[in-house]
Amino acid sequence: MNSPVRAFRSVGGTPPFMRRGEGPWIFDEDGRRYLDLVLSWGPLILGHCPAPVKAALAAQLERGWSFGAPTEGEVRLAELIRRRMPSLEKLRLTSSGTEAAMSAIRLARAATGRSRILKFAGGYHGHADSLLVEAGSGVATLGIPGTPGITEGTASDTLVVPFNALDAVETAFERWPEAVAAVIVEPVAGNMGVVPPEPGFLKGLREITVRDGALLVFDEVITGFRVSPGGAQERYGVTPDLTCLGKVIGGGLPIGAYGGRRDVMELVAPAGPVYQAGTLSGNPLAVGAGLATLEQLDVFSYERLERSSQRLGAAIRREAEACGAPLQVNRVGSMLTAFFNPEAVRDYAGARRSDAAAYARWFHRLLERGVSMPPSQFEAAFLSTAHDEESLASFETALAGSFKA
Ligand code: HOZ
Repeated sequence: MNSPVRAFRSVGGTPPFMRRGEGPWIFDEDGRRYLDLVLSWGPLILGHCPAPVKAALAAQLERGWSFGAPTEGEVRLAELIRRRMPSLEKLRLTSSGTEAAMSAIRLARAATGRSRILKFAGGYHGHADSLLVEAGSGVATLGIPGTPGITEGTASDTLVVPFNALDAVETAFERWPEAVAAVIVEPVAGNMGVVPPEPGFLKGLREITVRDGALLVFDEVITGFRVSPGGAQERYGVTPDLTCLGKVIGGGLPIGAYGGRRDVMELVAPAGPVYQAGTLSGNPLAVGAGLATLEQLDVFSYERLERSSQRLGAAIRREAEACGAPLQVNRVGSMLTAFFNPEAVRDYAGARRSDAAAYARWFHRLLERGVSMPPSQFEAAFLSTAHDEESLASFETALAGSFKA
């Protein structure tokens, strides 16, 4: 297992080993077919093996796949990202979302001359030390307490408050004025399960950070180019100083990016003194797959994603109601979590009150019926533009009676 959340620890059993994917389907080594609602944890917004991405990869393979030198594709990808997300006046490609978030934090510290950062409980921004405190994703899934391996000094520079609690953010800033370099937030939480921002929450973060002189960093690794053509910042109309990207911008190949205000990004070496580098940063294959993916995404793609996700969410709600199962379906665009919880889930504490054992039973019932959901109550399910009538109907069939004990 090369990433802990794949290990089925919180749902039990052994994960099937996957062999190939096609559109909305994924096939294991025994030839079993599953409807894929994990989609490599978000990147595969066009489904598996879309023809334009295959063609871009094949063409790049002919030309070579790593040069350690600038390529035209990197510039085209950066320009495409900037057109759709204008707040990224300048950006730097990395090889993963973890690197993007880690580098954005270093940059925010350098830009402000401050050391503390503020994050939200259950927020996951990759596995850099300072960001792992009270993290979501695999840390939440495995119930890992504390932060072994992370020095006290690092942990104490990270302030953690509940998601959607603007008053707690205000209190933290009153207690540590002009000490916080950055507030980092998943504008739609995806790593405690999906939790949408409440009205005014993101706007409030923007106001508080401007007032105090801290930077606002949106971690759009999951939401970028997924919840709208311009990400969560477009959907909610709030402009951060810096943005972290990953997943969709590489179409399923390893990539990340961070970018934002020109004056801040110009501190990054070689233009400025903040060092960050990577042998495979801007890798031509990843860039080719990302460009081909983004070029396929137009307003109709997002309308299609919205329709399919609405249908899927409604079907889950209907079936749960019919079976009398207490369930909250949290959905923003094509990301969704079914929380086994009688109450609305608006933060990590709420998510943790969900019945993870009931989720595990539901997960296995669906898996037996050929549906692959995330193996954790604290992760998002995703849809792709390849999820068509046949696959959605197969989901509805699999869902029938799936909430019964
Ligand atoms: N970043 C993913 C969770 N949101 C986890 C991916 C993995 O562990 O494979």
